[in-house]
Amino acid sequence: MQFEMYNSGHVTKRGALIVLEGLDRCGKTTQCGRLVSFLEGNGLPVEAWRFPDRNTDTGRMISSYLTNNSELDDQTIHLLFSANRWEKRSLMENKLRNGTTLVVDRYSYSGVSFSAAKGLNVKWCKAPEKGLIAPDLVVFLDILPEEAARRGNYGFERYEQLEFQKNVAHYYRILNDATWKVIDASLPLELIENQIQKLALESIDSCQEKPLSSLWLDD
Ligand code: DGP
Repeated sequence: MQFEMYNSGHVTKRGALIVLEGLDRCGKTTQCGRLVSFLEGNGLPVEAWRFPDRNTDTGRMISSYLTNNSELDDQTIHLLFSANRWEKRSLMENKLRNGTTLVVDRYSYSGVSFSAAKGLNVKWCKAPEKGLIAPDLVVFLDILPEEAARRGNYGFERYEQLEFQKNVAHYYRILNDATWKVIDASLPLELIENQIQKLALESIDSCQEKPLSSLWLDD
């Protein structure tokens, strides 16, 4: 089954779903921006996305929770984060099928790691994520929690605490699968950028042969 669109005889190849993951302050957001500029500069259709998307109703509830302006129990906030991804699923699919590559700052791996780090069961955490679109490439920016904590602005939001981030790191490791590429986030910015560019181009090229698939259906 191929997801190619035929318009007036032109074949539109599908875009790649590229996710960047890692602990808070690992450099994801900077690298997402740089990757999008690079791909745009190469004439490729691409959009920058991020989760949580704080502009939707669920996103505003999540933002209020993260900035300690509201309290929710762990299960409730977990499901809100998940809903925040589900409400974008069909738009995501349309974009990918129409040939746009999506560079996404955080996805279901954050969803499971951050909630599991609070003590929730991993299987339970994965359940609401099942059926979201599976990424073609996950770039994990690997940083020691202690190093991330030394970087600027650390400590403003709810989860930005060293002991908690150590726990998150533990659960990220459990989720590592065949789509993951681990990059040392302590390397110079440009070296990381070059590695990600190479991986992204390979992924955009090779995803043409692969249909879109669903995340964690067999787990
Ligand atoms: P960011 O906007 O990327 O800085 O993310 C905000 C914070 O929320 C960050 O500490 C990571 C955390 N986070 C992101 N996605 C999820 C999720 O799905 N579930 C939980 N529990 N936390 C998340």
